[in-house]
Formats: sequence, structure tokens, C-alpha cells
Amino acid sequence: MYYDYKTISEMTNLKEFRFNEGSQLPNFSLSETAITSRFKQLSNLQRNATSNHIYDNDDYLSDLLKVLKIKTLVVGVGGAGNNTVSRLQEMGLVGTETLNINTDAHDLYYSNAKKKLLIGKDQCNGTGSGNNPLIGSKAAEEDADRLNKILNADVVFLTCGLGGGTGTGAAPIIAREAKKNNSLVVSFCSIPFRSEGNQRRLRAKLGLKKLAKYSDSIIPIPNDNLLQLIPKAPILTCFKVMDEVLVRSIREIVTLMNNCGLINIDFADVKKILERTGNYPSGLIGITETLGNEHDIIHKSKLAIHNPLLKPNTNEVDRCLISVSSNHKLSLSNVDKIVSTISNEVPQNAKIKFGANMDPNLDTKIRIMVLGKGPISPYVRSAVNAADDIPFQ
Ligand SMILES: Nc1nc2c(ncn2[C@@H]2O[C@H](COP(=O)(O)OP(=O)(O)OP(=O)(O)O)[C@@H](O)[C@H]2O)c(=O)[nH]1
Ligand SMILES: [Mg+2]
Repeated sequence: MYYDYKTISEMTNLKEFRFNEGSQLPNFSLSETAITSRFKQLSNLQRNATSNHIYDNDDYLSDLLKVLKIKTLVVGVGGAGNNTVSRLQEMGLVGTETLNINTDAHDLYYSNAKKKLLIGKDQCNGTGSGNNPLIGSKAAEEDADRLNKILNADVVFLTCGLGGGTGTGAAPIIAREAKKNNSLVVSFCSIPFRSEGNQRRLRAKLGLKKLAKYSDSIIPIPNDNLLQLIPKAPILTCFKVMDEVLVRSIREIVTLMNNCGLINIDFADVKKILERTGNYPSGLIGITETLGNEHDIIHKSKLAIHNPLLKPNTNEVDRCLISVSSNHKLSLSNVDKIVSTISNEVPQNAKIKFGANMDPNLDTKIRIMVLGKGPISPYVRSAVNAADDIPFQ
């Protein structure tokens, strides 16, 4: 049985394989399966196909790349999540799909995402959850089948503000449906200000527990940490700054994934950092920029790993990916300074990998991004340890 290389890209469109004998594999959909299974299916075929060939030719490889391109989806849930995704969309993020999900038709209409989904039409009639996470979760359950069909990317980034009804109640169910499709789920969520009251904080904790169950990595950003950095700012300004932090974090990881394979970092490296291994999902991200004098490089490298918004316990880092971006003049000695400074801030046996990315838009500015595995946010730890199955009320 031989397989014709040229038909791979056709297959992604036709969603079926053609063999030279004319036989077909029915219901075989390459574009709707996770990357590992796509690769396995292709390599099985290749084994058949290459029984007469030793080398793989470029036509075959180029077609293969199209099939294996990593699919990412950024999903904003509820008002705060929709704001973050709208901002990402406005910044013109390329190479990813965006999806906003809400129970509130008004918020959803005025948001900006490539795709939108109004959940819980029976539960909420498009008027929101009324601050009730139980309604938010029922709304998502009502549309679980639709969610499952849509959430078919290799990596799903979820973002929401915890403490309200929709984000808190629906995000865990959205994460669950993505996990059913074997997606890697990376959640970014804000924890409400203390001043928003205990009830909101308790709701956020329950939501975080449920979200943690279905997330590979989770990056909770406590709004109060922001308040410590800009204490005099009005709450609305704080929300705007928080939106910007979330947007920048998601944008950098998506860009890193799109650039995978260029210089030293590939998807397998990113996956090792983001995929879950223990009882608690961990997560660390830090992004800083420097103009490149030695003192500032050291300061900004430390700031990236000790991100003051997350306050991670860097002693818990067991794996770390450092991505350095600048224009083509980026020097190896500057990259080395950044990598060695960050290495000194984490345990000696932590596995560290770095990569460089040429971005002419940065000019001589150097952008440092650190992605870490290991540090578990105290919020996540305490939420996961909270009594089991406390229902939303
Ligand atoms: N970053 C950011 N956070 C926000 C914003 N608005 C609210 N929040 C935070 O997110 C939490 C949830 O608020 P929303 O996202 O508006 O709530 P929701 O998920 O839409 O839930 P309901 O409207 O109650 O159905 C709040 O308690 C705030 O802490 C915003 O514009 N940006
Ligand atoms: Mg809302």
C-alpha cells in the first residue's frame, strides 16, 4: 500500500486520506485532532508510504508542517475576560483564534473577538448571570456540547476575572470541555480586590478550585498586588492596567508558540513548562523590557523572574524557559547576562532553556520573557485544599 505525499494538504481540506489503491479511511479528520494524534496518524501512514523511500522530501515536509501547525485559541469568559480578549484583538494578534463567551448579550455584542458565543440562553435570556456563579455554571452546562465542538485547539488560553457569576461559574466548565479534547489549558484569572468584599473573594476561591481541576497551568493575578504597585490609582485604572498585564502575557506566549522552532525553542519545550504534572497546577510568567545597559539588564532579568504581580516562590521553580527578543543586533553576551542572572535566582537543579527571537519592531530594546514551572500560587494551593465539592450558591 503506497501513500502519495502530495495529498497531505488535500487531506487537511478533504478530511480524508486517499490511497493509490483508491481506498479511503472514513471519518478521519486531521484538522480536528490534537497535534500528537495528528502526528501519530501521519507517521503511521508515512511508515507505510516510505517502505520504498529512505529520505523524506521537502514537498512532504512542507505539507506536514501545515498539518502540524499548532492551533491556539484564546478564550475570554465574562466581562473581564471579554475585555482582555477584545484588547488582544485590537492589538492585532496574529496566528491565533479568539473567542469571547458570555451570558450577557450586551457585553458580548460590544466586545471584539473573531468568534462569540452567548451561553445559557434558557438560564439567562442574554441578560447575564446576576453575579451568580451557579447560574454561570448552569449556563455553560446548557451549551456544553457546543463548547466541546469549538474548543478543539492544541492550546487553549482561558482568561476571566474571578468573583462575578459568568467567569467564575462558566470558566471551569469551558476548561473541562477543552480538556476532553486533549487541549493544553492555560488559565489566566484575576483575584478580586479585598475591597470588593468577602463574598466575592469566597466565590473567587470556589471558582479557582474548580478551574484548577481542569487547568494545566494557572496564573492567578491578585488585584491587590497591583494596588501595592500603584496604590493611588482609581479602581478602573487598576482594571485597565490588569487587562494590559493579561494581554501582554497571553500575547507573548502565543507569539512564542507561533515562533516555535525558529531559534532554539520548540513546542515540546513550551509544552513541558505548561503541562500539568502534579496535584496543583503551577505557573509563572514575567515579561520585562530593557534598553540594554548592564545594570538595567540585571535589574530587569530579576524583575521578570520575581514578577511583583504574582510574587512567585522562585525556590519552587523546577523548569524555566527564557525567551529574549530584540532586533538583529542582539548580542550573545547580553543574552548570556540575562540567562545567568535568572539562573542565579532559581534552584541549581532547575532545568533552564533559553531561546532568542529577532523582532525588528523592538529596535535595540530587549524583551525578556520567563515562563516557569513549579511555583504554586498560595491562592491555588488554598483553593485546591478547600473542602471538596462546596457548591456555588
Ligand atoms: N482586569 C479586569 N478585571 C475586571 C474588570 N471588571 C471586573 N473585573 C474583575 O473581575 C471580577 C468579575 O467581574 P466580571 O468579569 O465583570 O464578572 P462576570 O464574569 O461577567 O460575571 P457576571 O457579570 O456576574 O455574570 C470582578 O470582581 C473584578 O475583580 C475589568 O474590566 N478588567
Ligand atoms: Mg458580566
